[in-house]
Parts: sequence; C-alpha cells; structure tokens
Amino acid sequence: MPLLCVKIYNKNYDEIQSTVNPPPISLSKQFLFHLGQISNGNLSYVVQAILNHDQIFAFTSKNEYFILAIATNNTPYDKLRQFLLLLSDALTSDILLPCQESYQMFQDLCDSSIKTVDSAPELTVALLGLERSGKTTFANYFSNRSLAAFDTYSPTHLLNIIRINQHMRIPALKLFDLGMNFKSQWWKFRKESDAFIFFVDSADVRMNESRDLFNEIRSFWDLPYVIAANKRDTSKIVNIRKYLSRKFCVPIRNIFEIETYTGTGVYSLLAELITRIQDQDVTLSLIGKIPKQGRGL
Ligand SMILES: Nc1nc2c(ncn2[C@@H]2O[C@H](COP(=O)(O)OP(=O)(O)OP(=O)(O)O)[C@@H](O)[C@H]2O)c(=O)[nH]1
Ligand SMILES: [Mg+2]
Repeated sequence: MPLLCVKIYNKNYDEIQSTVNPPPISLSKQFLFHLGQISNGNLSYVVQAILNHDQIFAFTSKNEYFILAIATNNTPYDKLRQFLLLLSDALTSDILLPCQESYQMFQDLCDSSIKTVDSAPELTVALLGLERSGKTTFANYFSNRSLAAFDTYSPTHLLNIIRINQHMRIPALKLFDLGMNFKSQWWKFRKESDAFIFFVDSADVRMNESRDLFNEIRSFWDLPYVIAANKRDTSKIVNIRKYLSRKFCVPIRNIFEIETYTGTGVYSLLAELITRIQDQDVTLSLIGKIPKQGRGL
C-alpha cells in the first residue's frame, strides 16, 4: 500500500490533525481548508527534510504549527506531487510564491527522493493493541523524539513511524505505532508490515476485549507476531504468560513479559520476533523452490 501520511502539530508537539492516504477531494476541501486556517496564510518554509528509506517533509508556520508529510518508499511520486499542488492551491496564492525558493526546494526533494534507490533491507513491525496498552511508550523507548510524553497518556492520532537502528542481534527496524483510535485504518498498514507485536496491558480489566481484538487482527494479519504482556510491574496475575496463553489460545512461547517503562524484556522480544520473520522467509523461499525442482503438487 503506497502511503502518504500528513500530520499537523502545534508547538507543544500535540497532534492537531492527521490523515493517511488522503483522497484528493477530502485533501483539498477539508484537510487543507483546515490547514489553511491554522497556518493563517503563513505556511512559510521548509524546515527539515530527511531522505532515508522514507521521505519526511516538514513545514513550519510562524513556528506555531508544523506540518509533517511522511511518504514511504513505495509512495508514488505523483501522489507526493499532487499533495504539493493541493497544498499550494488550498493556501492563498501569495503564500508559497514569496517563498518560491522553498517550494522549489521541496519539489527538488521530491525529484531526488524518487531517484533514491532503497538498497538497505529494513524490516517493518506494526504495533497493535488496545488503547493505553503501551504501543507509543514502547516506540518512544527507542526514539529520542518525545511526541508523546513518557509518563502520561495521550492517544495516538493515526500513527507514529519510528526507526530503530541496528543493535546487536536486532537489524534496523521501522515501527508503525498505530493508534487504537484509528483502528479502522490499520488494514492499510498490513501490506507494508513484516510482523506485528500485539500489546496487552497486564493489569487491564479488559482482557476479553483485548482477546477479541487479537482474534480479529489474526484473521487478517497473517504475519509472524508476538504478544507483549506489558506493564508487568503493575500486574497482580502471578504467571501472566500462562494466563494469556490460555486466554488467547496461543502457545506460551509467543508471549513476552515486558516493562516498557524500564525497557525490561523489549530487546528479547524483538530478537525473537526477528527470528520468526527470518524463519518464515526461509520457509517461504523453500516453498517457492519446490515447483522449480519439479516436486510441487
Ligand atoms: N506501570 C507501567 N505503565 C506503563 C508501562 N508502559 C506504558 N505505561 C503507561 O501506560 C500508558 C500507555 O500509553 P500509550 O503507550 O500512549 O498507549 P497506546 O497503546 O499507544 O494507546 P493508543 O495510542 O490510544 O492506541 C501510559 O500512561 C504509559 O505511561 C509500563 O511498563 N509500566
Ligand atoms: Mg499510542
């Protein structure tokens, strides 16, 4: 799924609005109308552009709001360009013209990004689970950014994309931290994900709800996964792995106790998940080879 995600933050890093793969009509009529309003006609210059495997573009408006556009490496160039054009259309014409240089710079970035060859393999892991289960806290553990405060809860609007650098047994990873608020859009991230982590708050009374969500996900996300039994510091259940294994009807080896606050268990969980992704890749490549050897059914 080619992806273009656009987010707006205020200067306190609160997300004001988010959209993913905006269809042109809603992009121009609603989202960008709002954008024009909050930027008050002062969307001025490109403040940052990071070209990695994904492209991230940020604009600022009077340093009070900034707008982030995140495009994965599969995002068609046309889609990015369309976004740019709509952006300039939606804002009054004299906004981008005075900063033609910045606009040109943004277009150049689009041009160069489309030419960027993505050579380094990178695994993508989606973080799923009920609200407050700890997905964002987990993602922030690996990130220097603090878009969500560590010890407070604020629901994730749409998603955060976090990169984890290669670390001992863990290769470079990309995390899709998907907010429960936007569950209806989760399916869009299935195709770009190699695996998922399902988060359970070990002290949560909503275990049935969590199990139902897990089953719902499993019926569509046929990917390697592990269950993160998070907040083990607050759980009163003596053996949370055994408990969840029975409750969710999954093998106990799929369940990892973690404490995202301190990072306890998070690397072991990731290492196991990576092994599963690699094992699956080997299995798939073996299955792929059988017909070539004439041994297929
Ligand atoms: N005691 C304890 N609390 C934790 C731990 N990890 C996270 N929390 C807290 O639990 C809450 C989890 O919040 P988030 O990580 O934002 O939850 P989320 O799963 O991203 O929720 P949505 O974005 O709404 O889907 C926060 O208040 C965290 O401070 C942990 O290991 N122990
Ligand atoms: Mg969150």
